[in-house]
Amino acid sequence: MSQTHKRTQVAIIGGGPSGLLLSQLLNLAGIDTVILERTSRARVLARIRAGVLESGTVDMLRAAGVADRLVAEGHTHSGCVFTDDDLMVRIDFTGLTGKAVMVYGQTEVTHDLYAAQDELGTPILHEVSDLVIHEATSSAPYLTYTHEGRAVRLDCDYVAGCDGFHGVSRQTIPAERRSEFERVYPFGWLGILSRTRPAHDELIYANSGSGFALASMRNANLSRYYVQVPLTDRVEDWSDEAFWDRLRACLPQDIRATLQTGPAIEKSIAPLRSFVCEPMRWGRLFLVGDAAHIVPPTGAKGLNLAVSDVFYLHQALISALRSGDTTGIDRYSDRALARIWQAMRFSWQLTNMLHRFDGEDSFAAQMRKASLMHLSQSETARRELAENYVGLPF
Ligand code: RFL
Ligand code: PHB
Repeated sequence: MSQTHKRTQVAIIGGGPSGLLLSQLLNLAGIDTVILERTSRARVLARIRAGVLESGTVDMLRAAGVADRLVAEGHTHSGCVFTDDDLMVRIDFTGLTGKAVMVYGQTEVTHDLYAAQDELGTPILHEVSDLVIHEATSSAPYLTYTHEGRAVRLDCDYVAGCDGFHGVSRQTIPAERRSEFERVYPFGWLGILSRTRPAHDELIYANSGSGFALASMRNANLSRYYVQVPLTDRVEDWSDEAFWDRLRACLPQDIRATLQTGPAIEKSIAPLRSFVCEPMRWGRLFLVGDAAHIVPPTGAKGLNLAVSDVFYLHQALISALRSGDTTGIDRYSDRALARIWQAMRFSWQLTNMLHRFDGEDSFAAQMRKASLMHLSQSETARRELAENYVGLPF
């Protein structure tokens, strides 16, 4: 099969939020990119994932020129609630930190980024297969892949590996050149989306004798709920009725009393994992977002960390490509990892504070209760939580 030859400045693997945002920011700075995505655009847009954006993330989306709909349709949340059975503790983000978060779905962020990239005319190739990264440690890296039945070679200056946890980029770094740190939790989150009024006007993170639940939302008539489930459960095991029963059992009585239920329009199970790969660079290949790190969703940090990686990397690549200044790319991995480890700690701590671990003893349950009681009694503890939740500075 003959090979088509192409060239770009930055080849971006993965058309999720990391790849799209990086491409948008580079394009605005006059740098050309090509995005290579394994699946179809419809499948990328069908994923229901994150819902909470830190203010730094919102600022980045503004800088990328993709915040119009976010500003019009997103909801600013100045606090959230933690509960332990009927004890309710409000964390006043704005009072404690002067900041707030925005509730706006990842699906919408991705949709807005695709629209902006289409407007700029950036090549986004979907259903790309057999992708291989070559010569990453040379000054002339290139990719080979198959697209629409043709074998293609794409030469570039730099490669951004934005291809998520199961992508090829991280695996391209020789095993002896990377260190991986991992914690797999013995449970997952069963999530549903339903066209119902949210349980409360703020998010509720609930600890209870029946395990963890989260009451979140997308808008005034679209709720997103999660309950903790064993890893062995399958979506088919959970009828809508069973889901609502479990959720009710986890929520405080006042909330339960007014909970509106209805058919689930989406239902899925996500396993919980903490994972970091160091370093996030190998020659001219850079890992970004879930390709390099995974957090359990408890702290709402995954998408926000992907955005802070993009913040560091886009600045670094612009300096390198405009003026040959490689200080930023040399520092990228260390700068990104410093922030990542803080978010790792926060989401690990919250996960431990809120979930029931199979086979745990009665002491563990008391420790969770004591942590929530401490939160209710100490403004210092609430401030510490709020500071991490709204996002540490980039
Ligand atoms: P993505 O979104 O996984 O995108 C990677 C893209 O790369 C493509 N790909 C390839 N393309 C070409 N060639 C290959 N060989 C490829 N291999 C893979 C994939 O098809 C995909 O399109 O990674 P990215 O862009 O780094 O974005 C990361 C975020 O998606 C992720 O961190 C968040 O969704 C995590 N997350 C949350 N983050 C938050 O900040 N706040 C939240 O409230 C929040 N809630 C969540 C979440 C994740 C969840 N799940 C399901 C894991 C809630 C859930 C339930
Ligand atoms: C969501 O709305 O999907 C969501 C919100 C907060 C989290 C995780 C997920 O911590």
